[in-house]
Amino acid sequence: MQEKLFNLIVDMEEEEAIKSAKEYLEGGGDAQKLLNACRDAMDVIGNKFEKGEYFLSELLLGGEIFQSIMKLTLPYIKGESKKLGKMVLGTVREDIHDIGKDIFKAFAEAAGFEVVDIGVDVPVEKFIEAVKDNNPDIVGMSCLITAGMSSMKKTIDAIKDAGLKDVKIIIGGGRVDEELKEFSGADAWADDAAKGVRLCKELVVKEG
Ligand code: B12
Repeated sequence: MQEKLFNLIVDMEEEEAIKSAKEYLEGGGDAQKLLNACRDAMDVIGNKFEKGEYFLSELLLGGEIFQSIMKLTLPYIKGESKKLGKMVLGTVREDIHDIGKDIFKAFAEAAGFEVVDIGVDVPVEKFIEAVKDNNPDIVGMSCLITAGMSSMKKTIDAIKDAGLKDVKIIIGGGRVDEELKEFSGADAWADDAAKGVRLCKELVVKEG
């Protein structure tokens, strides 16, 4: 099933892909595996775009297919009732990608975090304001494009400069790795939602 869906997405067969995802979920399929298959397909679409085999229209359609499947899938992600903490989450300045952020948000909420979503292309000042207004335990930042990497560092520097030193910072998304964590001064990084949530739980425990 995952392979079939993967191929349907890469081939831009929107209707068939959505139908096949729906059938899989209704038949008791695993929501996480489904999202992983979609994400693998998005990697291939991204690579084809880079090589000039696909254009912006395909990138857009790929995003739309994934968003439709994501909407179908999120209700199948099991939640917990205990409250773990509060998080402010946004995609950094220069970057408008939000599919991964929204998936991470759903996973974090299902695990018991209250998430304040401040959107995409979020300027440094808006992150600071949201931290001051909501007093979260964690700030989550998403970034998929190279231009967003310096935005992450600027935002984290500004949070620290504003004296908001108690808040833990986790970064995530396709452009994020250990090197960017070191460069930006974040406390943790993850390029998948389940790992991100595990790390968030550790961050709030460590915090006491
Ligand atoms: C769909 C897509 C688009 C859609 C976005 C739709 C949307 N609403 O998000 C559209 C068409 C709008 C788009 C636009 C552009 N895109 Co685009 N896009 C993609 C594509 C194909 C898929 C992205 C995606 O949704 N992936 C699936 C999600 C689930 O994965 P994810 O984001 O990594 O999220 C997971 C984890 O990382 C984690 N996570 C995510 N966020 C967070 C946050 C935290 C805190 C944590 C813990 C975890 C976490 O959880 C998620 C689930 O596991 C990627 C290719 C790719 N492989 O990423 C290119 C890609 C990101 N895009 C790219 C480019 C170049 C662009 C454009 C500049 C194109 C253009 N010429 O206009 C613009 C950028 C506009 C801007 N300023 O941001 C490049 C970036 C290259 C670079 N190094 O900068 C990529 C890599 C394609 C490529 N290979 O060339 N894009």
